Amino acid sequence: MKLYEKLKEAMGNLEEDTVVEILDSVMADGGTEAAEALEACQKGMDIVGSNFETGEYFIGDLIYAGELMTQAANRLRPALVGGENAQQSGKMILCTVEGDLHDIGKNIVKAMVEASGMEVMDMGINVPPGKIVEKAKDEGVHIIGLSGVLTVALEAMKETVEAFQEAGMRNEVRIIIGGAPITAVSREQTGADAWATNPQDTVRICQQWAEEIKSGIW
Ligand code: B12
Repeated sequence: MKLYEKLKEAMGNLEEDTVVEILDSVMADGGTEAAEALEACQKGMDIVGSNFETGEYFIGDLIYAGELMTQAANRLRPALVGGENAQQSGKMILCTVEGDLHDIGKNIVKAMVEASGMEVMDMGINVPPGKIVEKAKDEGVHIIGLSGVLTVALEAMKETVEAFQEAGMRNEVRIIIGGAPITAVSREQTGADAWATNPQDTVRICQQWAEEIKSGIW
């Protein structure tokens, strides 16, 4: 079995020892494949989700899976963050949208974006649209990151985009959405400006936006 297939399955089966062993070997090899390893772990979480849906796993397993995923990301982080963009700056608001309490992915994104040199204002979980708009206005922030993994999160993301529209601020901000179920179609449906399902793309897009703000071509 290929290494990342094994990692995905170990994650899905909640086999902590095997997960740790594989991640340690990835890091011992210089961490050049850390992004692939993170992706395999994320796919393992899909297995956890399916097992929960079929009744094989319970809430306790979801909680344990969450802890294992956080641990995995922490192990891989030194190799994922890089440092080539660390001199750039800029700030963004990041939160999990209203109705959704999942924050593991958000926290990974936060750590990576911060490591790239940007300031991240983390508003936490279950954040209503109005609060996000208020924060953006008060702090003068133009980059907004919305996280969510529940189906209902899509509606909350759409409402958040609309709240910026209603506040007359839609042209002042760029909104990026992310989370396991997010696709190009979700971006269209919510009216967001961009989407991503991994921290690398998120960092790239936010850095580009921050650069555009700095050089006044917003
Ligand atoms: C762990 C987990 C939990 C933990 C969460 C712990 C925590 N602190 O977050 C707990 C146990 C609390 C939990 C609770 C629930 N969960 Co849950 N959970 C999961 C599970 C297994 C993994 C989620 C996860 O952490 N994935 C790993 C991270 C790293 O991936 P990610 O979030 O996608 O993040 C990455 C990218 O998407 C991207 N990204 C993330 N955020 C952002 C933001 C931006 C701006 C960008 C650009 C990118 C980006 O980068 C991240 C890093 O690579 C998923 C299954 C799955 N496949 O996702 C179910 C899942 C999401 N849960 C589910 C359900 C049903 C629930 C509950 C309703 C269960 C219940 N009966 O109570 C509650 C919901 C409570 C609520 N209102 O939110 C369902 C959702 C179904 C649906 N379609 O809506 C899923 C899909 C499981 C399933 N198949 O049934 N859950």
